[in-house]
Parts: sequence; C-alpha cells; structure tokens
Amino acid sequence: MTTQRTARLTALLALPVALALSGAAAAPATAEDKAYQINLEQLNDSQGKGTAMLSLNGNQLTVKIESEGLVPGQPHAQHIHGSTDGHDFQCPDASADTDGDGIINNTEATVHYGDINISLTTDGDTGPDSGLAVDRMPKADAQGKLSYERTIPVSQDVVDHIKDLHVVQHGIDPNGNNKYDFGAGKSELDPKLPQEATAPAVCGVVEGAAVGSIPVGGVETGGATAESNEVPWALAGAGGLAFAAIAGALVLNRRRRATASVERSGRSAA
Ligand SMILES: [Cu+2]
Repeated sequence: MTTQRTARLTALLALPVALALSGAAAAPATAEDKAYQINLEQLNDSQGKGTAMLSLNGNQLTVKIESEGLVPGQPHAQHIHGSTDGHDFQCPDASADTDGDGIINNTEATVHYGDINISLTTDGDTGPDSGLAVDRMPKADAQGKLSYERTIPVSQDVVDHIKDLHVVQHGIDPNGNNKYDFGAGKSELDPKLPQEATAPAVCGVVEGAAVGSIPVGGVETGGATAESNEVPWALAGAGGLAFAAIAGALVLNRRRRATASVERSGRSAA
C-alpha cells in the first residue's frame, strides 16, 4: 500500500537508529505470516495457564488458545486487551487489587491490561460490546481445559500494534466448587453476574514485551529467550510523537525479523 510504504520509508529515513537497532538480516518475505506466542499466566491464584498464538496473514488474525486449570464446564469470557495507540499496557500483579478485597477484578485489571480490543467469541461479533457475551464464549471441558481457534478480520491498527496487545481469559473459582457463584460477590461490570465469572483468570503478553521495550515477535520453538531490545528513553525524547515514530519504525523492522524468525522456526508449528 502506498501510504504504508511511504510511512515506512519516512520512518526509516528519519530514524536510522531504528535500522541500527534492528540488526542486519532483513526478511526476504512479504508482510504475511507473522506469528506471536503468548504464555498465559495465572491471575487471582486461578491455577490457570496456557499458550496463545496470534498469527497474522494480512488483516486476518488467527487466534489459537490452549489453556488449562480453568473452571471446569464453565464459559470463560476471553478477550484481546490493550491499545493500538502505543500505550504500553501489561498484565497486572497483585498490587492491582486496589480495593483490597483479595480479587483483582476486571476494572482494577483494566488499568494495567487496557480495555477490550477484541472479544474472542466462538461466533458472531468480536467487538468490545461482545465482551460479556457469555453464550458465545468457549467453555472449559470437565478437566478445566479450553481449546479455541478462530480467524478474525482485524483493522490495520491491530496489525500494526499486535505486539502491544494481551490475551486475557476470565472466570475464577476461589471457593473451589467448580461453578460461578456469588461467593466473591457481584461483578462490578454487571451485578447480575458473579464476580467469579468476570474476574481475570489468566493473562499473557506477547513474548518479549516489557515496559520500555518494543515487543519482539517470532515463534519461540526452543529454550531461547526472546530478544530484548530496549528502547532507550533518551532516544524517545519527551514527545510522545517522537516515541511513536521510533516505535513504529522499530516495529516495522521487528516485524520483518519476526517474519524471518517464523520462517526459520518452520510454519508447520502454527
Ligand atoms: Cu478480558
């Protein structure tokens, strides 16, 4: 696309530092077939865990999730959270429980992982408004395992900021009775729903994503840790725009390398 190409050239010409940071090997590839792995880690002592894979083919995003330790037989609302404006959200830690009730509810967590960007429903609408469409959310099986796969058309903003986004699955069972009840009170999102149904159970960021760094893509197939390419804040300057430009250029380069990484790892992994 001409606009994109122009933007890329502009960014690269203006910011040779981005090239320097990105290393040599440019991918021979097209902009297709980018894949990012996410490790889902528990929140709220849910004992949940899992892996998500985000694969982009143009503007088609395929989301695959394999998780376990969820509330058996129950639907788990799941979303891609975060922003596409460069804001660096993260998964929350225990300090997110600002009301001190022992549970990080979704409202408290949203401060850290951002609003719903995509609702990972099983069918129909995938917008934020479907965030609590529990009847279209996948259920965990009797062992608390959940498998999900769906390909969703996404905006260019999502494509450009895929590494800034997080996968969150909701639904916890602190009183261990294998169902959602009001033992933990009402959901702050909808008083008709139990808190257990909407509180986050697992959250994961794209591998390599961290505060002050540009998330690094690519499929990790071995034990190697993701590369850490921190953006020096001095380079970022005081202006958000300057940082956005640097980040954009880095992401473009990162994306090329991510593509190369995926190719090295073998696409059959996806
Ligand atoms: Cu969510």
